[in-house]
Amino acid sequence: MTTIAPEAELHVNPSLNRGLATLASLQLSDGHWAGDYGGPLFLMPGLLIALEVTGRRPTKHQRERMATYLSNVQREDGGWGLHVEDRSTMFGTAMNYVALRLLGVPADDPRAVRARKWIHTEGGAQRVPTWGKCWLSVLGVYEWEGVNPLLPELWLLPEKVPFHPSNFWCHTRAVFLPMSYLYGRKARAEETDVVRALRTELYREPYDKVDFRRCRNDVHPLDVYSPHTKLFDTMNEVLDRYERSHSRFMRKRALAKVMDHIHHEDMSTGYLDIGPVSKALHLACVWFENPKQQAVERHLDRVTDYLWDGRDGLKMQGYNGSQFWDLAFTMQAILEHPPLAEDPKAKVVLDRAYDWLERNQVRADVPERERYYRNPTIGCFPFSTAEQAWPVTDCTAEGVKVALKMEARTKRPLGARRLEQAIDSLLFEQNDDGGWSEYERARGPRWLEIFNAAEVFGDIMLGYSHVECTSACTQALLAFHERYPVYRAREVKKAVARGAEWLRQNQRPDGSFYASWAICFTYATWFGIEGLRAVDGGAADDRLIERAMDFLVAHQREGGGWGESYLSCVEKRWVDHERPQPVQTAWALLGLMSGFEHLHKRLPAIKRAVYSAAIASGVTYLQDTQTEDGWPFDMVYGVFNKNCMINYDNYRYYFPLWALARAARQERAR
Ligand code: LAN
Repeated sequence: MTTIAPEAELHVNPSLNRGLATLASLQLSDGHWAGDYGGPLFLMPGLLIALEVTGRRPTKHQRERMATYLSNVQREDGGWGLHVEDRSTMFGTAMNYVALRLLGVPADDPRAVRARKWIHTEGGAQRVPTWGKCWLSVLGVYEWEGVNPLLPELWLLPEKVPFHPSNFWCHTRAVFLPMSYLYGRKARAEETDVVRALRTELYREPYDKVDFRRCRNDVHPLDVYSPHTKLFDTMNEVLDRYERSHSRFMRKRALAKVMDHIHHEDMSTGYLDIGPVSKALHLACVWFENPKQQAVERHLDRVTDYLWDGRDGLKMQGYNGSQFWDLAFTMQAILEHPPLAEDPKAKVVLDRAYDWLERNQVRADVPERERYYRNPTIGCFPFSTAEQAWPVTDCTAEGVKVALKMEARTKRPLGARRLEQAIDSLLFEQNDDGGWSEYERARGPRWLEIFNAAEVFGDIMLGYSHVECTSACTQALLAFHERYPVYRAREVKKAVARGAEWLRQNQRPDGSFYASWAICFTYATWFGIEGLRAVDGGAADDRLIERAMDFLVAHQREGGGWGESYLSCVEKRWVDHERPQPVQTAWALLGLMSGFEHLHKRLPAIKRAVYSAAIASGVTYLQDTQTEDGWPFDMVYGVFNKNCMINYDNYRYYFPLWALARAARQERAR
């Protein structure tokens, strides 16, 4: 039994107590927190099409809850967007119309009628982007000749050629892999009644009158985020010519190689796969390869890992969960303020969470990793679970930071070797430009982006460096170096210096940082400040930190909160949300308080007063908006590929708490 210092409880104010109680009540017995990771609206339709291929529909209850979800996120004009906050797009609408019908909703249901009207008014479902064309072809309600070539033969090119898919960003590679299999075989589901019906419902003209070949590049303008380049269209013409006279022998070899890679990914991730799109595509692929093979059942067994039944219905999530990510931040929120961490309830929460963390470090590389174009994974932390096993740089970094903080508090520290393995990976993954991508360092040249085939996303061909990842990795390397100063010391120091330099170079003229993975400038500016502060380059960095703080202060609302629309990510400029948001307020406050703590004594009195006032009113806003159930939220906070938003349900429990914990700690130090 540890005794609690009598003054400890005094410093844990009611807000912190309340926030901690909420977190404790939501923690699962194995130590992690679960949460809704929905938001994108193109995932469930893909899954439903894959299930239709296999002839295995969801249960009646699931179908009803999925239809409820689709009703809840349908827009007033009858369509659906790329994600829940988006305006209607052809991708969202055509795919979710198909989903609705596959769930058994009849064509004359008012929801279907409204959606069909939207599709027809906007020109018909042939105007979906390439990914949609691919899925609809698999179902047999669109024709493969209307899809730009997704040649499996690309996998047979020499790996040094930049077009070899192994050089693509891991998610693009992971989506292209099964798509190239389906395209290469022109795979098509069995023709059923609903398939026949959809062929007449999706288009303005009779199905056999649609000129699919001419639709290859017809994408509805509302869907286009990254327009095709001329060069890309020309390349497609060349590949199309190849396709029309391709060698059977090469096709067979290519398909065999692709299938081998699909099985490898399935086996090294417990059939979860790197993400939701590949998951659904792989299920279809293994069925087309051989409907009787065991892989089909193994895949079906792991479908529910991607499902979440929430207030708004049952949806497919963007990943098999955000378990590790939520856990690492929750722990840091509690550890921020020692009296909070010493609270007996907090200790139980931390112990359980640490247990989960310890069990979810990836402990091996994938088998024959080089053959399957994989980087080392041993020692890394995942975004979700160690079973899914795809390492993420900033998850590894947050994991290292937490593990170091827990060293003195646990009987089972990770120990030097396991931390060194994590550090090895971070060193391995640093990009040539000094920053870090989220999974793997960039493998191809920048011009590869010209060949982005998914019209709806931006920057998907390479592992670009990101502010969040670079800041987190830099912080983790430094924290490790302080504790273990001997291990690869020169390399660690060099990596840190290069990371900090990348952050300096990527601060925008207005002092802000642009985020890749959450909305938006409040989030990245917090990371930018933490990164620069950790490295401490003296007066020059002080000025950069101050500029970042000034940016944050300039965007504070009356009432103390901050609120930023998802359009900040899309348009790469600050766009106000209609209302201030507790989570974004927390990010801005964490950044401001971090900068303030760092600069404090060196600031002129007037600046000190400005920042103190901003922090104080932000803290008051958070205290005032707290409820018995965390903090209210009315928006999704995450993003990927510039244009698609994704929901982090648990952010509202730990980020505001973290900001309040930091405020309490700083208050106490004063
Ligand atoms: C994620 C989820 C987690 C996220 C963070 C760890 C928060 C971030 O800091 C780094 C990037 C990462 C790992 C990330 C990358 C892109 C993902 C995998 C996602 C947003 C979840 C879903 C998304 C994936 C690409 C969705 C599938 C769509 C495709 C375009 C393939």
